[in-house]
Amino acid sequence: PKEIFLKDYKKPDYLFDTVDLEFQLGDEKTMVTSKIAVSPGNEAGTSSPLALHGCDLKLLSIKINGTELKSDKYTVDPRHLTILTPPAGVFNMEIVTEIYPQLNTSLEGLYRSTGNFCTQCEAEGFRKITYFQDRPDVMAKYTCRIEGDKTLYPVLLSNGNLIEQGDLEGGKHYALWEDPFKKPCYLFALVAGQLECREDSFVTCSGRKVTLRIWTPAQDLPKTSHAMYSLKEAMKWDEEVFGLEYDLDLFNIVVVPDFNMGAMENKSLNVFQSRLVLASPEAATDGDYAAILGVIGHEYFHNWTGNRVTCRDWFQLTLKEGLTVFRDQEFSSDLGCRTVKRIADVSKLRSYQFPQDAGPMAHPIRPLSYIKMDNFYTGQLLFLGAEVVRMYKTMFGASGFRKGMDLYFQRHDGQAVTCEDFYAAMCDANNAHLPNFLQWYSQAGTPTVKVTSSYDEGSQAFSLKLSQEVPPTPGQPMKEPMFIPVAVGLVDSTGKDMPLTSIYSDGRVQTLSNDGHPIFTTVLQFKKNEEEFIFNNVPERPVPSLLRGYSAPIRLDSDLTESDLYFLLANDSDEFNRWEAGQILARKLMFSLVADFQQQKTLALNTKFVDGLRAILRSTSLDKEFIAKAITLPGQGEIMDMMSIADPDAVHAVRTFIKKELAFQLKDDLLAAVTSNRSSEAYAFNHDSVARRALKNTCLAYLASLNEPDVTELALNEYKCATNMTEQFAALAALSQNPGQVREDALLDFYNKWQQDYLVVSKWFALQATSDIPGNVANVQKLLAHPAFDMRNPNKVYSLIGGFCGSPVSFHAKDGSGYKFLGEVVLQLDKINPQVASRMVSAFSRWRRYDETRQALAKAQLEMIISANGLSENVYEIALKSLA
Ligand code: HT7
Ligand code: ZN
Repeated sequence: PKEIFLKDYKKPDYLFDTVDLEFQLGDEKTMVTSKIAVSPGNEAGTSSPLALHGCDLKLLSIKINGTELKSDKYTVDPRHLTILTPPAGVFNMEIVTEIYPQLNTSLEGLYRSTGNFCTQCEAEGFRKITYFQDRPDVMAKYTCRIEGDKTLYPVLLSNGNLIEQGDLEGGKHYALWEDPFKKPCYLFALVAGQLECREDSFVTCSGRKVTLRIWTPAQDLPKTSHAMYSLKEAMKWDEEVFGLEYDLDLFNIVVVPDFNMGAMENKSLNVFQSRLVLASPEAATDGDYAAILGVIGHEYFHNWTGNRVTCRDWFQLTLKEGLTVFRDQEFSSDLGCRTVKRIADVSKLRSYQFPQDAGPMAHPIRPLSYIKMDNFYTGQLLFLGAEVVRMYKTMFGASGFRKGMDLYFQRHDGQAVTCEDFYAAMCDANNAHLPNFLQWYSQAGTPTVKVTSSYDEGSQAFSLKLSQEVPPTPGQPMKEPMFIPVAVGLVDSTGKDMPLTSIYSDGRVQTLSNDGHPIFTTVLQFKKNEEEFIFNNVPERPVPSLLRGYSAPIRLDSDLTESDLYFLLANDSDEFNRWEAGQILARKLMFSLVADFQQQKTLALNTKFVDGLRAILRSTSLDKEFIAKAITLPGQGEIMDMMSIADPDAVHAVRTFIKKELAFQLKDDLLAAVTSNRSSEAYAFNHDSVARRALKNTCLAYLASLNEPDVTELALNEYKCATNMTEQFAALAALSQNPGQVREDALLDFYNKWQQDYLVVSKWFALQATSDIPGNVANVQKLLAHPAFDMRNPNKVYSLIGGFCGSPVSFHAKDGSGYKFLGEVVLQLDKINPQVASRMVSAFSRWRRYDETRQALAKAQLEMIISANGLSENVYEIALKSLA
């Protein structure tokens, strides 16, 4: 396999100005004709060979300027078609290929999903449709003519506007689509099949009416109303917040059950996997509703950040993904509760991105090389990338950030650009320079920031000394300091924020005020290895509230004492930091209990911690969803990530112990929260209802962990009386924590109820896969053979196999049975769908973090995988890097 390097980027020698595609769809084979107007890519013209990418294609013919090209004028290998001496200047090229979508289980290129045709071209799937310069900096205007059987494929869709359609002989029909915007081929899409649509419209800020259509199989149409609502809200939000208006008169969304990722932002023809569009109160949870809102927003927002301005090359992926994830996070925050959304996003970062950034797959948000680009759609590029974008907003404020965005579009609309172009637009629009900020794009590893504080009563000065360290990562032993914005407030002894008047750093005093009004939070610009910031006019020793709102994606190591943390948990005006204080306390507690467990000491819970959580639980002023988050312990993954040798058994035992002990000690409060948060009102997806259900469900889970008859009865009752999936599934999850007949009966009852709905069945798989009941490897193995499971459907694979890998106790079973299970599944899956297989194999990547026995068992599986015959490049790259 060939490794591709950022440093080798070269502009294309040839440009494609227009691309006219013709598809003759057939059951057995599909013929693709591509007519391209080619021009030289550099001013001097070019006579170099024109290399086109291609994969799994049968070449039928090539014509240059209308004349068939003789076979000695080109070469073909399994990955390329090379025209040896193209004409000088502008010329036309016509290539005819044959493809076999019904055999394509990789779900990239053109494939069939439940009989319908569908495409997925990002990152490099277009080369499975026709020979092409498959790279994002080749942007062209496209037309697409689709021809197929009218009964089998009544709906024929592609990008842009429908400019012609009609019937043909032999029961066929055709449609001709034209996209007026230049685009890279990864945004091309075609869908054909038996679909119906929900239609609505949106009037843009300039008064244009846009037709909106969501296409699904007829029986699912009633489940598309929330997706349509989400789309209209997203369109409105982008106009209001960024002044960005939709640019065509039609916007289509298509739902397919078989899809490798969540969704795809093809120009005016977004494709979504079913889970992220279809929802009804009975069959979808609040989490599903929230995910639909976020992902519909995400794909829509790509129309500007990704489609109108795209990436020069795939190394710049975070330019569109980090920015668009940031935009969807902000959209969800504005429509829901900002603090709760921030907590959810930061928890995800800590549980998934930080561990990855500390392992063999660590890479900067702009990677330096790849073998398969699909392997780099990682949390780093997406979620860490979003944090990097968020830091610009933290530095420049909402209006400065907007100015930067405006300048970015003004400069680059219609172009394929780089992360530096985004940085330059942000800085230029704000007349700013952010020293060391670009390091965020090139250095891997999570920085640790240490903070020590001191107070001098005589001079009324409060000092914060900051130092930073970025750990070594593969290929990057030494690191430069990063630009880290640290948002800080000072809390007085009554729990109030102190006004901040002036600060001394870098030899200068800076007066702090906002147009004469006092300010309570300031952002320290920390950009060296060590720096001291001194707050003046501080009348008493404050408790500092550090990194408010999680202003930078770092690990913070401060000298706050336990009593400072309990104080912040009770008082901080920054709600995020209230939650954070509780999490730090919980982490400290878990670490000390893990040590006790490892030394076989009796475990005991500190009463201050119980009292702190009781006070939160009893609060009538705090948001209910916030309370639910604040009483939830850090995940097992997050704790293991912070241990020198990850010990899944100890972490699991301790987390289970704390959960049960809290349930025991807070039983009355938890019961009160469950009963007082029942509601007989019809399901609504609004913040108050979601928050009420979140609190009730979290408390029920605590109670059920006690496994006592009264709480089991309560959970069974909640299960039976639930009128929506959020409460029904939460009750099922609560019951299934404890092995035994009640669990088995509830799981069977649920399956019998929902077996016709494959999305609900996927949840049922995930619930069992993530369970930490003893002997769960065998259960999951059995579920692989369940009639509802299908290895060709990514959603089911992510639920069952992905879910299993995310459950530390079962996957890391000491006898290696979890590793063996995954090793075998990966090889099976790789033959069907390499992208999905490589996502599964990455569960092995952190094998060095465990004890020697586990290391040997996991390594053996990786070695078995890498030596298998016919392994895909996708899986090979992950296995190779994991073993390095
Ligand atoms: N931009 C989209 C990425 C995507 C993708 C990448 C690799 C393989 C399959 C894929 N499907 C979609 C999705 C997004 O940004 O939401
Ligand atoms: Zn995206």
